Amino acid sequence: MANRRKFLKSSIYSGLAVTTASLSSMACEAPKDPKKPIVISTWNHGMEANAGAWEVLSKKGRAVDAVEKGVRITEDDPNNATVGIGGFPDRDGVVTLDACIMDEFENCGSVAFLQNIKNPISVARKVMDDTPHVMLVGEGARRFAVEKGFKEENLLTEKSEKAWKNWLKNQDYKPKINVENHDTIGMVALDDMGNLSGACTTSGAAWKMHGRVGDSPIIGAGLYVDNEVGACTATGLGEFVIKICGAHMIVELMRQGLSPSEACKQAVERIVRKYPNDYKDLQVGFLALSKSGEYGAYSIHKGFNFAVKSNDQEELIDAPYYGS
Ligand code: SD4
Repeated sequence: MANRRKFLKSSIYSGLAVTTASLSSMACEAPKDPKKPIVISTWNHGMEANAGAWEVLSKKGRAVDAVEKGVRITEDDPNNATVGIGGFPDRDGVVTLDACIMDEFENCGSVAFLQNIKNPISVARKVMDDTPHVMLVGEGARRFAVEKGFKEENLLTEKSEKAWKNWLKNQDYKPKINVENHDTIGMVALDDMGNLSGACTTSGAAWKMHGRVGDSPIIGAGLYVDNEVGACTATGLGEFVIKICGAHMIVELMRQGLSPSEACKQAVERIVRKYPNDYKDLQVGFLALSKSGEYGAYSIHKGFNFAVKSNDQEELIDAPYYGS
């Protein structure tokens, strides 16, 4: 800790944007009275997913178990068009899933381009717990899942097949803001022990090229957890989240003393500034939670919302946004 304090001091003297006031909120020391347990997750379906996570958190369970249980609820819902079974396929009609998970020890596991397995988050958990690797993709990930006892099934439902056939008529690839990318679930939680974890799972952008992987399974882009500081997850058009290493950037901004809301806002402003010709047509939303249980979110456009659950709160909140 002494070394860490020294580093923080020298960062200030060398001109990093850290104020004395913000030092007190820095996560180098455990916050005195954190709001815990608490779980937050993206979009409307976050309400149901949070309720699942709460079953673990309310019994003083680990945040990592809570987030896995929570997002599985969304993966299991066939009516959700961008997560798990029922997710819209790529342009070849193939459903491919991406997910990652990260725990309080900053262990992480991830799967990408996974096919025929309904719960990629639990496969990612197995990658984290049972292998020396962080990420498995495609056929290797599927084989690993089967070896671990996951059942193979067809993830293309009648409804998603119909939507794909409809898309084939014009084959117009222009992701629509808050529509085709509306349902990825990212969830971060702080448990009763004061530990942070997170999970993110998706079928990715609808009608993507076969083989395309977005931000959701990429540690540092779609999800990042630093148990000293905070956790962050992302939703929206993943290419732009990857380009700025979104979730990692936000956690690092929080380390410098920014609140979760301010950090999410700065990341969105980075996208706007760096990609002035693109941001008007795409949505990205960030959601972050600090070690003290403070949360915040920000998106490029109107329409992003997130769900919060704690001992005294259960609500869906509209995120502030940049606008066009
Ligand atoms: C992706 N970020 O694959 C995901 C999609 C998403 O809400 O988040 N949708 O780019």
